[in-house]
Amino acid sequence: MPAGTTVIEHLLRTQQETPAATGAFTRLFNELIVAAKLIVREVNKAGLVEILGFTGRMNVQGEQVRKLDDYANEIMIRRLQACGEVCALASEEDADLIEMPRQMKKGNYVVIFDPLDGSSNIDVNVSIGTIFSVLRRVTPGEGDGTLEDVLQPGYKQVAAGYFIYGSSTIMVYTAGNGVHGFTLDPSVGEFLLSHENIKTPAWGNIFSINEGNYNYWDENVRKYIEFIKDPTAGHLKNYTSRYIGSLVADVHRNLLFGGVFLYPADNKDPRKPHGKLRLMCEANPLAMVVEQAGGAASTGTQRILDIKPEEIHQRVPLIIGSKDNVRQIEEFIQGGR
Ligand code: AHM
Ligand code: MG
Repeated sequence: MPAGTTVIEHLLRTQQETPAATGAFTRLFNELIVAAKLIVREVNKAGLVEILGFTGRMNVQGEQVRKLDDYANEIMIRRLQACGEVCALASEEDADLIEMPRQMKKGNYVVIFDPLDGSSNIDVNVSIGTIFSVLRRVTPGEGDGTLEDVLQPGYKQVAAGYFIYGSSTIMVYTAGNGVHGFTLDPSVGEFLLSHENIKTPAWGNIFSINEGNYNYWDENVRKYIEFIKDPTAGHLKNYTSRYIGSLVADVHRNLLFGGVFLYPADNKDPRKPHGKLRLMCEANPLAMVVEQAGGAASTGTQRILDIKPEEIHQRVPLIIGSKDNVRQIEEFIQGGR
């Protein structure tokens, strides 16, 4: 497709190939795009207005809520509720399913999102983003969706993607037919096709992990990290460490350059035995994107997209990126190396 194609044009052209396309999906995407434009408008002036810092509240995860977290969450909820194509919404910031306004039309889609990923980086002008996962409702009827609609395994996602508010604003999405990237041209206010059909390298030399947690990891994870740092281990190329601390930005960089991001389980906090990251609003959507680009995503013992979720805020160990790197880490974690 020609450079300069907008996301909506791209969707319309690819959706034309789906006979059952009704336009509902395009309307839903349009809302996601408008929400991201509103979020980035605030992010871009964050240092100038009273929007940095904390609200003083804690979220469902026991983490301090920042003002921009709150703003992004409100925008996502409001826009998605208003489009009439959604029957259920779940957010990283809300403990339960988000209540849907009674008078508004409900549609067949479920959206699960992390409104502002990497929020500890907001106040220091480092890339942050919004991650989204789209499922089709499974319960009958036209009313509100239920937990059953939300708690579906990742392989059921019909679309997933993210926005990154970085040196430029980028949207990356997949609807199951490849991964496509669009860059926001601020002069026209549109996301224009900039990365068509992204394919991630089968192997890469970047590793992204918070090594401050080294002493809390399982011995096999420590062994892997020692192995990749060993100059005598016969690596194709020396590894290089890159860790932003915004999952969406770390995964995006590795997607383009090749490499692997890990947030393994650790024993730092007995309330979080499976690591920090959330299955439904972080791991699943990124796993769908990375798999569609030819990469892999695993807990170390199981494909992320095969996990049957038990609760909205379930956490999972996450190893995601180039296929060969992920497979090698699985061998270590399963004790085979
Ligand atoms: P957030 O969604 O509240 O921002 O938390 C998730 C973030 C990820 O973006 C990032 O990969 C991770 O937390 C960093 O955690 P840590 O500071 O423990 O390395
Ligand atoms: Mg997050």
